Amino acid sequence: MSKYPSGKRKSIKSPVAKRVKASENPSSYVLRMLLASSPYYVSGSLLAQKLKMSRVGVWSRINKLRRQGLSIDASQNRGYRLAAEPDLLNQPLLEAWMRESGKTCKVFVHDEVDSTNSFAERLLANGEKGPFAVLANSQKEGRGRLGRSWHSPRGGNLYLSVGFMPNVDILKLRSFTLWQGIQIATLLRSLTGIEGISVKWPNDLVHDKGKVGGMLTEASIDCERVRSLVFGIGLNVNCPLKRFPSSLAKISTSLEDLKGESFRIHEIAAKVIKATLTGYAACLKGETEKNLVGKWNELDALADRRVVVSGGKKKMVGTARGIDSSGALQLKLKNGRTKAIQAGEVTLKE
Ligand code: BT5
Repeated sequence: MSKYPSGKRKSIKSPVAKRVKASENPSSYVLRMLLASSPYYVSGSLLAQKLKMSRVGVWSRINKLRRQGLSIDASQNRGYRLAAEPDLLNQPLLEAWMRESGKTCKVFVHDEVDSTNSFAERLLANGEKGPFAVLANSQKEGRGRLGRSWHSPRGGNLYLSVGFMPNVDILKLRSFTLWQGIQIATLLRSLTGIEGISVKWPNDLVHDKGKVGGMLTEASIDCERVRSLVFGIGLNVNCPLKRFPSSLAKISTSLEDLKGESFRIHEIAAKVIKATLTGYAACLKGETEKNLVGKWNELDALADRRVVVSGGKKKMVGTARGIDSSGALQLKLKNGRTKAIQAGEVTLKE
């Protein structure tokens, strides 16, 4: 649970009250008002007035939200407030955060799946139109690249996939994962205040203390056109690293580990979904080309570091010098030449 600090009642004037339309489902309206005013209280009479119902009616909506797993404090003089947000996914709360963040899409929330990427792929194959998001509290077969697995314990971390049906030329999406990495690292820096969150070519979110997240983009391509696309991200948020196998805990970190405090998983999920949808739209509009290299350089964990690049049986040692406009890693070799690496594994040279 991410607890809110205690607070007195703040008057809910416009624009908050105006942003929330009383025509929507009453429980969802109450939840959004609670969210908009948290950690403060919203008066029961204001809710009753906005919803045109009795205070008993409001009270029954509050109880409905409690039954859905939300912790709501009630105080006779002050009204109601969200006391804490659960670490386990709660669909109404996620949808309320998505509306707050200003960008929504259909969401599928599950307790456990094999892999959110696989689940999204099946939805696309069965005719579900993108974009939509699939989230789970845990994954039994969370995966990374090249058959590697993604450790996905239940509760507190983010396992999210967004499905799209782009039907565009493959070139438009060639830097898609790099671009999404930039968007999400930038978002996490500003949301958490953790300045050291960086991108590691091609698909990692890292900090000096270890890997905090990984991205996996999978596409079905037909005649040079991307028909369907699934963007998956695993992000270590609040789940204690002691629930990781010790060999993995040594090379991993989490937002909570880095900041020393827990984060609201629903807020992070909603904002990561928004960043993903916005990043995708920018790729389709061709807006990424001119900014890709500069933005990557600002966040590049490998900049000027001695690295080993392996791909297949080959290994190369050199100095990482950012990326080019196609997204290829620039590796400066001992002989002074620079080699563009399209795919491979990069590790820091000891
Ligand atoms: C990745 O692969 O980093 C991409 C991971 C994408 C996971 C998300 S979760 C939601 C969606 N559904 C899925 O099934 N997948 C996506 P790669 O670069 O291959 O890195 C994999 C390596 O990261 C593993 O071999 C471990 O060394 C390490 N690793 C595994 N789990 C980790 C974790 N929770 N935190 C940090 N590192 C981890």
